[in-house]
Amino acid sequence: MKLSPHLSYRSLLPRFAASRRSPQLRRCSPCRASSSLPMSPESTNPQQFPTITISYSDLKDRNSDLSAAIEQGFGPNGLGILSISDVPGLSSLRENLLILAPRVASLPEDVKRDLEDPESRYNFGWSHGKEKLESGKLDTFKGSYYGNPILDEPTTDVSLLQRYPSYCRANKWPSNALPELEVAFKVLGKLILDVGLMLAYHCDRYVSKEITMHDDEGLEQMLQRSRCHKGRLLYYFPRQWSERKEDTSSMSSWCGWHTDHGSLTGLTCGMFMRNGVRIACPDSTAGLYIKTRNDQIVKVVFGEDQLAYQIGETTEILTRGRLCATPHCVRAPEGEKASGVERSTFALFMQPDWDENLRFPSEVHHHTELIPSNGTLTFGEYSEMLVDKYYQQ
Ligand SMILES: O=C(O)CCC(=O)C(=O)O
Ligand SMILES: [Fe+2]
Repeated sequence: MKLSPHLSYRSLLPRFAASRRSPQLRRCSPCRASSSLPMSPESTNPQQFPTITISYSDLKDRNSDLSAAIEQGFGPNGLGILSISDVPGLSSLRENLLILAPRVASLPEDVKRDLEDPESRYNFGWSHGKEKLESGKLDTFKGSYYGNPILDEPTTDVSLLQRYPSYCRANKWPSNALPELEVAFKVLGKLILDVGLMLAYHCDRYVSKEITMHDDEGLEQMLQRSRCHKGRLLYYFPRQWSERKEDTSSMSSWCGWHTDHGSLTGLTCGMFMRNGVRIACPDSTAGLYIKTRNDQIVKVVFGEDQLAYQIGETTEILTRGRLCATPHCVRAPEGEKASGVERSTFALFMQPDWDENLRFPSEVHHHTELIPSNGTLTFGEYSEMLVDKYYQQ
């Protein structure tokens, strides 16, 4: 197991450990996913922290005991993110897909309209300006291309298609306008799923030290049997400096604070570009931020050759708070030098099947207004309710 870099994270721990109560796993406090988080002094000059890293070869070995790294990354004092290094084939697959993001965003308007899928409330194909930010405004800062990288048509059952359109509908590929998207999206999505399943196995081992779980209740098996995995190719439009006057100090100037609602989110390192050409980001404060368990806001960094994984709400629900969902946002670059800077990345939301039951424990506090009095929903029902909450009707 490799913790990288070995010293800086350890020196960070005492700062995060202010709320550490016992060596036991601590239940997380409810996350506050809002665009108006209290800014700690760090937030105007944020600290950058590398993720805890596990090498692919250690991850692949089902006999290796990775609980220390899982604890440091996902445990009560961790950042809620960890990364996997040396993933075979990742660099070229990442590059092949991420360079297509600005090309999707600049397809002719009529082609993009044909790629929209209003019946899924824009959860397949092209989506821009449809999703509501926490502020209630529509998000025009980024465009997304959504698809299921594993199954083109998860079901043909009409009642399921009506009940769970955001997962059951078929993929929409730009077969004529950008034929290379389909393969690039599917191969990277499949790789992130395979690596994520290996990580899920080690998460199960870690959690099972604390709570009793039947084999088929574990994260690994639940994700393995799911038909609901969703990939999202993200393209962040350059933000105009002139329109940014009011929110120059905002951490969430490209993507608002939120927790992902699935189980585990796999992320590639973002790629910055200007006019579709790769550049080094001119502002080191731009990128992915995380709110720690004790309310500090930090910028997390991981390499282009690594895959990062974050915990989603469903894992918090199913582990009864032993692994907490990770609040995160994305900050746009600032200043004159940032003009024209765009960013692409890819997220794979690994999540339970639509008919998997979620029992909401009282110690988990996400979207409590949606939870029925018997405390149980299927993942599909939970998701559709969230889609209602966040998407323009
Ligand atoms: O752009 C990123 O790095 C994160 C994207 C994200 O949080 C999401 O799509 O849910
Ligand atoms: Fe997210």
